[in-house]
Amino acid sequence: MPQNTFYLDSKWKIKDFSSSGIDDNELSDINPDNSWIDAEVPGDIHNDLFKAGKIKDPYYSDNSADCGWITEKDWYYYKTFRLPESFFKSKTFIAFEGIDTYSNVWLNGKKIGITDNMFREFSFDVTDLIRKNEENTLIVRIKSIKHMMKELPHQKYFACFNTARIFVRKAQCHFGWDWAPDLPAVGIWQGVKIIASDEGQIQDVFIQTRIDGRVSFFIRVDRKPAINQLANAKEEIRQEKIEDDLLVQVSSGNLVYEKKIDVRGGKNHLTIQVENPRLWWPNGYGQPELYHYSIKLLRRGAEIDKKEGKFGIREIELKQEPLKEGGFGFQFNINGTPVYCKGANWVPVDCFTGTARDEKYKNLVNLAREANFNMLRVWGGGIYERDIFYDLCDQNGIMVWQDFMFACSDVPDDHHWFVDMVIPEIEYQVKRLRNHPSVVYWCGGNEKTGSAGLKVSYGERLFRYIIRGICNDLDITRPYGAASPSSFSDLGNDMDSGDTHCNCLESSFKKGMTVFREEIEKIHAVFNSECAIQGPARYQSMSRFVPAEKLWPLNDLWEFRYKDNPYNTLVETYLDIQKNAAEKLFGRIDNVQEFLKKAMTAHAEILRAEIEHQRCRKWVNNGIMFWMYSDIWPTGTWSVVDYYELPKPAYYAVKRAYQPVLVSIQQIGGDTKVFISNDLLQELTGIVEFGQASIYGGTLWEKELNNITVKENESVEIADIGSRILEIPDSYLFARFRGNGQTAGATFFPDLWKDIDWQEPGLSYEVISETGVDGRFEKAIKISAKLYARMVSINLPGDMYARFSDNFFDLEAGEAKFVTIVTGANFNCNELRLSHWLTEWI
Ligand code: BMA
Repeated sequence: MPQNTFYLDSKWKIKDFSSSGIDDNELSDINPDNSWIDAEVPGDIHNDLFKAGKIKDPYYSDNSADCGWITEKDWYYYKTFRLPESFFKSKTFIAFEGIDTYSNVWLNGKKIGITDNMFREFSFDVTDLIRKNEENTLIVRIKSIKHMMKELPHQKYFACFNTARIFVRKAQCHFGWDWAPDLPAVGIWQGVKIIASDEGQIQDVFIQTRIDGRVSFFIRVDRKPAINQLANAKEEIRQEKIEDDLLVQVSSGNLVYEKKIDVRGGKNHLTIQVENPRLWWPNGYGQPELYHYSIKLLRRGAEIDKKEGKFGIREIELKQEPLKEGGFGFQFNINGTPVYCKGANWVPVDCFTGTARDEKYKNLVNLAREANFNMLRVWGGGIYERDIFYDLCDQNGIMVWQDFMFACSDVPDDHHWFVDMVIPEIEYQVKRLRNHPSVVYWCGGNEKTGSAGLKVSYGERLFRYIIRGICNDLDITRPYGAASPSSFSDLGNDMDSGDTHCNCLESSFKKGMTVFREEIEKIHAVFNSECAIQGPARYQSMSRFVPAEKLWPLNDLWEFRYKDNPYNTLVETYLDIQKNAAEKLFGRIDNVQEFLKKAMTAHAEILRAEIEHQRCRKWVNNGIMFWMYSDIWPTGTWSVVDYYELPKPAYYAVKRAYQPVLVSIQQIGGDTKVFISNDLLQELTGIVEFGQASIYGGTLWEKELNNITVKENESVEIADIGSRILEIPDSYLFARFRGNGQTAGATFFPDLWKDIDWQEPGLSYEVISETGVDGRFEKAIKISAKLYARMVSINLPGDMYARFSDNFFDLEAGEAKFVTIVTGANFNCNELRLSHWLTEWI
């Protein structure tokens, strides 16, 4: 019979002890009294303490500054459980899917093991210790991370933010980052399970697919090879009477393919041919088709173990070919088709890693798909994400660029014990993630010394040989890169090859900000894996964690929440940069609402310009992922979706800039050009119109081009319109495309927005349709403007959470736009309010 699994996920107790701890051999005497509090598993000590009223909300105001004592302490988790006789088999294990970080574990008073790495599972054999049908006591002592770190020999290494962290296999951003507080999570952050099994189980499965439908299964079972003499092994294995079989089924709807083979030893393999395979495609390139598989281990016909799951049929290739423009490309080909990568960098969704809700993952990945993303980079300073994240990426066609968890430092691979701690982590994660079709790239880590302008030092051996070797051993299907950024030259962050981290923010800021378009033009990366722009969160989010009296003027609390980066080359703090940049682009700021409005708009406009610039260079540039997608705690810096899952204006700007058919106006080398970028696998033929218009209505000049063709999956320059531009105040350029059922358009202010004399635009809306079933209400509205309306946004009664097809968009004079609004509860459309540039934003 298959193994039995029981999750120990309720009614745990915790208590702190001073870090020297009570003696290990006193543990059997522990009997929690009233001073122990309830704990959630999976969870985090901070969350348990908050729920028990022992600390103030660490996410409000500067309360996190009072939490330092928590990681000065050792924490004991206590749990009793009883399992019936019928649960047990010949072997019993306790497996911890994730403990953060250093711990000792006791069962029934006896020490069963230690853990030292939050990124891997630890499993202990407790066959002889566990009591059947009687009470068992499980204790986990998590040691003070601060005390543990004091011992680490970090002095000679370089690392941003904190040096001792580089020895600790724990999310590196837990020790503070330029967007995260120094508030290290602590606790049992993943499941704890008791497993009862018999010998002969399926240990792991690796699925390799070919786009012609061949699906190969490599299945490891815990059997020893039949003999030791290798030369004769094959023959003798054949002769040995092995009575176990593997039955593999692949299904999709009613279609089932199956194959049965004899178990020949530990390693087994077979290939199933799927007819007319439906391939897994990234978002925008086709459907992310998935198949179901099940593998049964049979002994004399009876099932003794089973594994099942989903997989996709697809092939990946990373082409780094010489370019005729010079340099080398960095192009992902999926199923033989070049895919232009559009996405963002993904950081943990919560400081307290174990508390993140599934619903949050669902909403964030949905929002990414809706914003036309096809790639997310799981950034190396965070965590290998939870299973649900990869399942969602599989289902939504979001390719995952998977960093290993190292960031912005040397990596001390000159210590053998450190390398020995890392190897099982990498093996565990590669095996865990390799069957996900969404995972397309393994990357050694983020901005290691040597890869981002810092001199090469410790860590090369680990990334170039050891991790590469493990990836190659366990997964020959995916490309591996030793670091991000990467390049073929000494300059790790070279734009002519590999992937690059670059943006216009610092250089534009130094030059007064209004030159940001020229600065963007200098970014000629072949792949822009990080492009970092900042912008605050909306007022309704900022006022949830900044007390009312601290909202204005900007003050130390804002600095505390914003964080900063001691390695940025500017003297200004991140907060200063946001405010000054916004003032340079949009004029003086006198209150918090104006600050948020102007700084959020700066974020949106600069990000839009960065993305459009790269898309117009399609196939010289092969993709862009901005920094960063969402926040780890409530703050107001790099993300486009804030901690409360509320999209900022920049989210919608990105969504438009990533749409499959993009019309863009670019100022390049003094010229002003119209481009169309087509990410569809369909050639487009249609009409292009461009011209200049007044914000008060009325076209100043216009030109129409018929029969314009844009090849599938290509970008083209349509026209240079620079010489036609008239110096007329309050005017702007426009360009539009229509054809093959597609429409797209762009407006562009060549001299930016500061001197435009914005007018009350005369907005109105009408309700086009309303549908609703339990838990999902969808309304379509049409919004019209009499004069040019800047940054139109829709507000629901009571600031109700909604998913908008678009928001914070511009409307030209006389233009109308359809917007759909999806909410979880119903509301009355009469209560909608529209905002724009001249109104207050909430
Ligand atoms: C990047 C990163 C992060 C950092 C971000 C913003 O380049 O990899 O470490 O937080 O920029 O500075």
